[in-house]
Amino acid sequence: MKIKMTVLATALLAAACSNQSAPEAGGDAAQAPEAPKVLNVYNWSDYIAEDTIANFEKETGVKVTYDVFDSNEVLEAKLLAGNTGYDIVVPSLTFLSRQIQAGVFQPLDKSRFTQYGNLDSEIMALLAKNDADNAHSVPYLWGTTGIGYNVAKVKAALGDDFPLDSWAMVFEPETLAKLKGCGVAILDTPSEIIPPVLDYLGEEPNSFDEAVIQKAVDRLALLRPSITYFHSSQYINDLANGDICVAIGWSGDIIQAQARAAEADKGVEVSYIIPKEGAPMWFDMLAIPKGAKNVDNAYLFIDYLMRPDVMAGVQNYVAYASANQAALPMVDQTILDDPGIYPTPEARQGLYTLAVLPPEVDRLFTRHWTTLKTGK
Ligand code: SPD
Repeated sequence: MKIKMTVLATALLAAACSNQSAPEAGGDAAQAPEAPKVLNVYNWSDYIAEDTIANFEKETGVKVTYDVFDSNEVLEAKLLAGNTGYDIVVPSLTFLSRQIQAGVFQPLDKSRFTQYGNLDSEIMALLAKNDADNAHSVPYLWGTTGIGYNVAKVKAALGDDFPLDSWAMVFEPETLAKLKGCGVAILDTPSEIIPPVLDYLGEEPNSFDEAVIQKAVDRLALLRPSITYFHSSQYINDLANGDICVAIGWSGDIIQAQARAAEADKGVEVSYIIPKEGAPMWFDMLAIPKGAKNVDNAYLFIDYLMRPDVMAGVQNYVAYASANQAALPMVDQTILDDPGIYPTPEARQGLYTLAVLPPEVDRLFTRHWTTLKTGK
């Protein structure tokens, strides 16, 4: 309700100002310049419905400039450099947490949201562990990191009886070598790949111990000759077109690849698994950087995204889960029933969130990753 009052009050005030009679000659009653009706959003690629922005623009008259990224590291570098020019950004929770500590975001005035009550209170309590009192962020979408594969090509390379429910498919060097010929893609982000390798090796996935981390690095070095490329978005089309046969990637992205493959109808079947050993689960969060120029419009857009019909439209398009309880009745049954999007209770047992990396571990990850990719 309060947002309505705020917007209404602002509108009334603006109207009152514009209806004021001209100032007396010699008077100095300058009119406040009207706030520009623009908004600059920086979100992940392939992460919004095709009509979300256009519908928001039509409804509000706010013109949106919408840019995309595909890695938390890229977003973080911009945020830490300051003055991004963006009014809304979408870091993952663990990155957001240390960005809050760095003073990058403004606290949110939740009384400005009309739709906040749609959010699942259990999920909000979980998120509050990284953003106390949910003070700086609103959840957008969540998902898991797992394996996408081309069913026919992987079976042809590994045999019909090879179990396709385990990280063994990608973390055993001899197995991955058999898939090399049909193309292997890995997310280009050490913070998402090192933990599941450690987990697969029986170590604590979120270990900060250098010697433990080295075990994942050594395993990745053995896998390296079989990896076609490191990239965090190209795999969607490549899987869909049959140009690669396996990718370590994000749930909804791989399910989008599955849908694109089905639409193309060229006989490519893509499947997504959350490996039985467990997998990272993550949340991407909407936040307003300090210094944002169009804060009122940022509030409007975040509130808009929390509307059940809008969020359901996003989910139905990008195939990710949300924290919006009220949207669920409008989400397609195929999305709700897909265990790759809403994991089964059994699969949920194996999911873990990623740690907030201290700077020295973050630097260590980056160093190892550069060496892995470039050999230097
Ligand atoms: N194409 C959109 C992918 C969004 C992925 N978010 C990644 C979060 C990783 N922690």
